[in-house]
Amino acid sequence: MKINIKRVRILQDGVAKRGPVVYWMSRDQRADDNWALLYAQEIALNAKVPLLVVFCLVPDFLNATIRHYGFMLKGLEETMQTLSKKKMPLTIILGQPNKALPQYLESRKAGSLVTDFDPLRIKRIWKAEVASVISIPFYEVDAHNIVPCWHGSSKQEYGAYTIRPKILKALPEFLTPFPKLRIHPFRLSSQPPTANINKLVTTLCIDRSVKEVGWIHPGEKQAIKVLRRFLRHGLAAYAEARNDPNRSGQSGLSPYLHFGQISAQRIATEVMDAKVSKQAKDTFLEELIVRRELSDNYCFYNSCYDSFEGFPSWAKKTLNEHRRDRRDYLYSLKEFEQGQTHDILWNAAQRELRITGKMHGYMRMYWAKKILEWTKTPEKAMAIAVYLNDRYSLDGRDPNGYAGIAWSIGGVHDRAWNTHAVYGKVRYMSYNGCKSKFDVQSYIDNIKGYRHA
Ligand code: FAD
Ligand code: FO1
Repeated sequence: MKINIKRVRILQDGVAKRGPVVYWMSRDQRADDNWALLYAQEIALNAKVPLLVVFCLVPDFLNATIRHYGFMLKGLEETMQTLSKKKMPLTIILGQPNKALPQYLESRKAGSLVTDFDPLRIKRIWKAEVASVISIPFYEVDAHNIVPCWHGSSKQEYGAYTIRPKILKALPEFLTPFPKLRIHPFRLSSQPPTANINKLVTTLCIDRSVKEVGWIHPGEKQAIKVLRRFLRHGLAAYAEARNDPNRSGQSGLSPYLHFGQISAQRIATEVMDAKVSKQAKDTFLEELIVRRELSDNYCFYNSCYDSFEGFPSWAKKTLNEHRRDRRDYLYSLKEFEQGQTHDILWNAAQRELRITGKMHGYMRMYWAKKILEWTKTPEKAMAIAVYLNDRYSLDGRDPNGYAGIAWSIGGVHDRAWNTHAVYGKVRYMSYNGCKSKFDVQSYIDNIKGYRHA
């Protein structure tokens, strides 16, 4: 069954050479339900050539720490075993893609190159650099979104309300069953060496100051277990429980989605088949499909997705008008990082982030907004929020994070509200507002009990 060609973008045209097809795996680190891998196999089967998978491991990816690399590499180890059984071996190469990848392609006499879609700046630079030094065809497949990003909309959308109709209209065309990944019939005479993941995790020259977490286990199989547990115990109450930090009302899937260890499309289809109320399903699918694809849309069409410049003009105007407002409190990056503000609720959220690597979704909004309120400028607030979110959150370094922080601090995908000091018309959130929503004291007490990983 042919892959819907609308999922594919040509990064570089050209005539395929006789060699193997290579899938450069990056965002979608999984064997199952992976449109980029399926497309690479389709080309390799038509050309009757081997299929090779390569992952370019860079030791300084956006200040990632051992917390992220440990989760990612242990997940890749499982995928490597699956792909070896499918006779499409995964090789991990070390170094910057613009150097390591062309060398790899040359050494394997690759005939064409397929990679997965990612709207982040760093990935677009990687791909442009690789495309500029290779002469084989180079394709990009959106294996992360259900509706391919460039197909969902051809421009930056104002908010969920403008992208939703476009996504929902296109869903039936793209929510199609995944073809089976076949054991690949064409192979290299000699199998490439498999990486020693443990050695990589222990020897990689990376920042080890943020400890790995033990409450969540990486990999495709674990991701499916977490999904099935959520379908059984969490989905039915999701609509009313998801915004209460004292209840584990969320799915816990974001680290797996971030590293591509599970397909959002897989989650969506299993949620749709679940025996729960339509309201519970719709609430969850709104987040999983509309909100998540809106974040990719934001990062894809707005090159300033992680800075003040990326905010809508109404927000820039109002934040500028309030630039000189008195800040009742001012904290340094260190004080924020250590959770040493006057606000015990904010400190608890920061402690949750630092120790568990996953802050509750409701608290993330409050957490980011208070950074705006307690720093000198919105630019500084963005820098601090992005730095802490990427440094400690397992699901950080993700379009959802940049869009979530820009929503909180710069009104992206939101509208103007009543004016408040420092915020201007950007939506304000308060400690008392939280108290009216959930039992703040029990959240704080609960987090106090957390011990460092
Ligand atoms: P669930 O509620 O179970 O949601 C399931 C999935 O739906 C999520 O994994 C995510 O893919 C998607 N989703 C849910 N809420 C949102 C949302 N508001 N925007 C986009 N997608 C959403 N999400 C990240 O993946 N990485 C981040 O770094 C990140 N940083 C954030 C920072 C701020 C300031 C804010 C306000 C939100 C941020 N989010 C981020 C979005 C959201 O909070 C998380 O996706 C969610 O809490 C992840 O936990 P979960 O998978 O258990 O959530
Ligand atoms: N992608 C890669 O292709 N190579 C890497 O070495 C790599 C490291 C990495 C570390 C932390 C992290 O959160 C993400 C990392 N990614 C890496 C990218 C990741 O797979 C996602 O594609 C993006 O971060 C989300 O868009």
